[in-house]
Amino acid sequence: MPKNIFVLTGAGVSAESGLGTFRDKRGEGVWAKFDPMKLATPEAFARDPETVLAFYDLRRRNLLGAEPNAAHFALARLEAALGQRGGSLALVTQNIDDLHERAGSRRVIHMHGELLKARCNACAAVRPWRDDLTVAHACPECGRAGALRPHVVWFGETPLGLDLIGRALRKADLFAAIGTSGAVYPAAGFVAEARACGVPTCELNLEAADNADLFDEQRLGAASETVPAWVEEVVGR
Ligand code: BV8
Repeated sequence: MPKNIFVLTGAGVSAESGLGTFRDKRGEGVWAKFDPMKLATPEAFARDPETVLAFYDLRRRNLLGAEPNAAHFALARLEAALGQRGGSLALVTQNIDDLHERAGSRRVIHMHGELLKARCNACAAVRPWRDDLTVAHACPECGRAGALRPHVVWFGETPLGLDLIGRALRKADLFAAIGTSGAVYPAAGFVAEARACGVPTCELNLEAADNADLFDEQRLGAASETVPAWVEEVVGR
């Protein structure tokens, strides 16, 4: 059984929990309906904070009503099984939801931030946040009003945890990407880094990703089916 596994998850792992994906080949993702440049950039927030906050309020409310699915639970089992055998799972997610944690994953790297946290643009404090967020809210830390924003990484901002991610990639003996379209960098480049280190790579996805040719193995299907089956196989190896 591989000892140190690196798993990158994307919106597809949460799709069956009712959280929308961003891009798909049918043109039904969130970014087909809404322009990411008007909702997910620091410039958009500076220009029109009300609209940006309302977009994230809606997604936060959806998230609070969602539940983890079989794919999230299987990845929590994988972490526990590797831990028992002296190995580790590096679970890196581009998702801003908390469904991996709610399924029992203990260590999750949220490289694009977390929707259930708010960050102050004035003092940089990060706080848990489950309510709607308005420009009138004052930062609980520094008291400044109008500076709180969702703790998410927007286009043009530096993703979180890149040092940890780099170390985990170099240590891995198996790389898997689950439910991600391979369209957003730097996450879409991790598979090439793993390959460069000689690590076997596996894609689990509903439709082939943009970077599908970089994977040694491909398993197409719904994450709630493919991920539990893959985890059982890996744990049994
Ligand atoms: C950065 C935030 C510098 C919160 C998001 C040109 C070339 C290369 C790069 C760039 C370029 N121009 C600009 C860039 C950089 C840019 C980028 O990549 N742009 C792209 C669009 C070209 N990247 C950035 O700006 C990043 N920052 O580069 O900083 C830097 C870099 C390194 C070191 C230092 C500095 C920041 C990117 C962060 C963007 N934040 N959102 C939010 O609102 O959510 S983007 C958004 O896309 C999501 O948040 C998500 O995190 C991300 C990735 O999407 P996926 O998770 O892959 O989801 P998607 O919908 O696309 O795909 C779903 C998949 O699931 C599909 O494959 C589908 O088939 C599958 N699926 C569906 N259902 C199921 C399923 N699979 C299994 N089962 C199912 N049931």
